Amino acid sequence: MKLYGRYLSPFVRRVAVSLNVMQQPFEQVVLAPFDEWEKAQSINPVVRIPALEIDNGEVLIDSGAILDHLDEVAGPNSLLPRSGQPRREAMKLVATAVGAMEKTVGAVYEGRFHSPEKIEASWVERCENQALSAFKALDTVAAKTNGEGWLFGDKISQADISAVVALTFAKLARPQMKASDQVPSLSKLASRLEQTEAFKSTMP
Ligand SMILES: N[C@@H](CCC(=O)N[C@@H](CS)C(=O)NCC(=O)O)C(=O)O
Repeated sequence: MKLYGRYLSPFVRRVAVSLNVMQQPFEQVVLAPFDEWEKAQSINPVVRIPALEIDNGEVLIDSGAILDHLDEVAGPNSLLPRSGQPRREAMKLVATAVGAMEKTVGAVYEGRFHSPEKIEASWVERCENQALSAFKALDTVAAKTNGEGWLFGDKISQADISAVVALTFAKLARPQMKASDQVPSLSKLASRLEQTEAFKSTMP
């Protein structure tokens, strides 16, 4: 399999970590959509990363759709419960983590693509507050095991992967948010997981 993108993108990284956790070998093809429009467009019509080329040559796009496929073929190694209330609960945690990624990316893009006088401070503040609110909700869940267990169930799930990837991204790309300082239990979970090979080998 070929994973297109850069690990600074939390959407790419959550796919890479998931592949590692599932012990699915893949090759990373570095692709920066802002610098390589044509190449990115030839792989993904939305001109975004990640994209995953699977072994039959099909190219999947969007981290959620990619992970949905990986879970479908993973059988017992799936990173989410199959159905019912457990699935809804885990999916809500994943959606909270992905929301934190999206809002952090929103704050970063506002600064990157607007000249300083055109940056809308109230929008940046709103994005940051939404991301922080999502991180705090995840922290409340992590606090139930003092950051020493899992966000859902008794083994690593997509909720842990996406939450930790989101927090590390916020720390690196938006340090002024000071996200880690405000979520001690989630930070503890992140420190633990970031030391594992599945995460370490994808550190941006
Ligand atoms: N919903 C998408 C979001 C992907 C996304 O926004 N990727 C960013 C990198 S962090 C990107 O490619 N941005 C380029 C652009 O939007 O022009 C997913 O989960 O894969």
